[in-house]
Amino acid sequence: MIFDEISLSIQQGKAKDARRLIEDALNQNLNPKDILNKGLIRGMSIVGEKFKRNEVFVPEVLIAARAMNQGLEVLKPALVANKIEPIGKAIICTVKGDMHDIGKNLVKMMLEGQGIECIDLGVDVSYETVINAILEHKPQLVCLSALLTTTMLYQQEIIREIEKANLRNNLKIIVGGAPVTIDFANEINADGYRADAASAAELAKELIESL
Ligand code: B1M
Repeated sequence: MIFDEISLSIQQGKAKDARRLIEDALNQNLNPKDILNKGLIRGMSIVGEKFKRNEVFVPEVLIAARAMNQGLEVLKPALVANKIEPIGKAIICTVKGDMHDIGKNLVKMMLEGQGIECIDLGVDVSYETVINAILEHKPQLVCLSALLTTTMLYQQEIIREIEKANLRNNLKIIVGGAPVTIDFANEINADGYRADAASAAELAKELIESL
């Protein structure tokens, strides 16, 4: 099955194979969301499980991540095919101390698919950078991603500093990433949390439209 082959190409970090298989799957008119969930994300989860059990190490994970990011680029036009006129602007980043960018890139793609323009600040982003970007770009939304239990705490620091700078009016903030929960999001005073990129983009649209 092609989904298994895509998953395997990610696990083995074979970016060229991943790109070719995704193109084949798209040519077979397979659902882009299935290609994403049953192929790419499945492959990366298996890498994550092996990483946890010390069966693979950082270099292998990095190569798998490169294959995943390249695969996502091939899939992007199909995932955001319903692109519409811009409805608003978002700043998106992975927070300080955290280099994981695959989930953040996926959220960005889905936001763009909902017609939300994205200013991507990248990874390892400090609250100063976020605040400067809010002042410069005047977004309606800030999206904060964190993949580590240590860095998720920095989401709270960014929210606090945005409030201290009096920039919270007419601005919504959503948080996400594997260790983040709805309870944590409420505790740190975020406007929302979703567990996956597609739901996060739907929430983003609702929040922008509520302003
Ligand atoms: Co890292 N890593 N990693 N890693 N890594 C995890 C997160 C880990 C769970 C692995 C494990 O132990 N099983 C573990 C964290 C443990 C913890 O804190 N509880 C871990 C660790 C420990 C580390 C290092 C400390 C390892 C080390 O150096 N000893 C180190 C930290 C570096 C740093 O950031 N400072 C590290 C490094 C790396 C690599 C650089 C090698 C690489 C990242 C490469 C890259 O991103 N370019 C990497 C990877 C790839 C992973 C795993 C294997 C995969 C993450 C991923 O991309 N998943 C991961 C294990 C895992 O998650 N199973 C792991 C696929 C992606 C689509 O999912 O990002 O969760 P995810 O995004 C999801 C949702 O979370 C959500 O949407 C996406 C799905 O639709 N989402 C949002 C994400 N952001 C959102 C924002 C939203 C809403 C939803 O709103 C704003």
